Amino acid sequence: LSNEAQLLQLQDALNQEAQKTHHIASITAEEVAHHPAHPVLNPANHHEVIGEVSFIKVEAVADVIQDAIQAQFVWQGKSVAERSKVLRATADLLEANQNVLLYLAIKEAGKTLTNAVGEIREAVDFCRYYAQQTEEFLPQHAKSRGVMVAISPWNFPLAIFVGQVVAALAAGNVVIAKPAEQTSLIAHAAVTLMLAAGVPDGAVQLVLGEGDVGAALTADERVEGVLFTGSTEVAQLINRGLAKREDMPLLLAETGGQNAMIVDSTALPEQVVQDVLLSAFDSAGQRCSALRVLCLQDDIADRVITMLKGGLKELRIGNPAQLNVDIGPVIDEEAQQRLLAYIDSKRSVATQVTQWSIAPELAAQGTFVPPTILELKHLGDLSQEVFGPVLHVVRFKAHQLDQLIDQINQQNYALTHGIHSRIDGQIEYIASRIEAGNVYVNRNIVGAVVGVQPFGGHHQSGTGPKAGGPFYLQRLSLTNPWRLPEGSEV
Ligand code: TXE
Repeated sequence: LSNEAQLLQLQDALNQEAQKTHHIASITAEEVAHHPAHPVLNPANHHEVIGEVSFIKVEAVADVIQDAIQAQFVWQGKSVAERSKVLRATADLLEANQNVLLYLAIKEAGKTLTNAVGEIREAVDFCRYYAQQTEEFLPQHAKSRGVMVAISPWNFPLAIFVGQVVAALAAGNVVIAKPAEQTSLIAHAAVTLMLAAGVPDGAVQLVLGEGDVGAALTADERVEGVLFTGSTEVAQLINRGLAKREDMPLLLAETGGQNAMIVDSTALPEQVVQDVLLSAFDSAGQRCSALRVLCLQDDIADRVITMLKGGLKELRIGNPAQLNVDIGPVIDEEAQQRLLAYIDSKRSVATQVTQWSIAPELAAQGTFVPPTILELKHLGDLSQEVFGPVLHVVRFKAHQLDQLIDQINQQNYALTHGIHSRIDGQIEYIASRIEAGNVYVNRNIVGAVVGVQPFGGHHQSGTGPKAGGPFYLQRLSLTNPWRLPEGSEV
């Protein structure tokens, strides 16, 4: 089939999916009367209600934990081979139900088709990778931790959600999963598929709700560990709470970044521009790994900036239900208002503002933010993570390289950075000095590639070990050391 025919076929399948109403509830029928359902709106079109969701009451969290404890024996009683089989069956079901998942990723999270397909691929890869890792390296009678809580964000509502849950399951734990409130429907679909694949009742508990529910879960003393992906602020709150406990529960956190790309005068401008546009504006900039600060050596800067402006105008911004758009909406009105206010606040200090305008009919319907390039005189204080389609550009002179690297490091995030240069020594020098979990050279900045490119940061960006790598599961069991392959590095 041609690309166009495939798109039409998929559009048709998604339209059929749209005929169904997605209604889910995580509380009992009696409780629903006291707890009205929230409509789930499509961020690209607020007139489109795609489902309803009911949030659990904070007081009910204790019972959920009790149910999980009871399910422990069933799941822990299974052999590693049996558990891996269930994870592989989950992967198969995710693939088999990809139209529903694509529909939800596009309509609930505002993902473009390319991003939605990537989400499913990554979720499937997590299931198979962790299944294979436990089979190869987990000792047969490894001791699991017990009840784990997995708290996830909305920006990778399937990949991160599934990745956390299956990691905890693979190591023999039971999991209470609290997805971001904005993306409850897709999390519900994923858990439904896990149960259909053979995860025993109770071994995965889906708890839908806002931050107060996450806080209640992490405060319960019966919880042995927390897997958290989200903002640095919330991770710090959770950490402070857990630190008060004597038994030191586990916290694996993956949080924000302030990612920079250093481009020297030997770089290829055409490649730089292509990589920058993808790194900064893909997913409307709502990736922890997105490029936020482009640092251009002065003798290449004018050329790159002119080309970037041209490239920016070529991007198609729109409703991702049109399957060929490049940039969709941001997740909700709160995010939209925060980003617009941020851009306004920078207008007076920026030496240049380049913005791609949004068609008025689109702006009236959904939470779109125009992709924006802000040229600044200095790096200054960019410590606040701007989670959207906003790219900062600064210029530097060759002799200022060390100072630039120091300034980047002083942001105290260390997630991911990029380098564009054709001098090997320069690349090695920058990579050895700049602090990051992952550094990308002469390419776009991306996140995890499961099993190939484990992903995670340190300082304010995360606790390590990296997700999608061999040490992640090891931390989730109490049996150490695992029989890891020789030469493995954290
Ligand atoms: O985060 P929030 P969001 C980061 C990204 C950005 C953030 C965006 O850099 O900072 O995620 O996601 C729950 N106690 N990464 O806005 O608000 C909340 O309900 C317990 C990093 O969703 O922190 C949601 O389920 N839980 C990354 C979850 O926390 C609480 C990859 C996250 O919400 C809570 C992707 C509380 N007090 C995104 N308050 C990486 N480094 O890999 C809220 N929550």
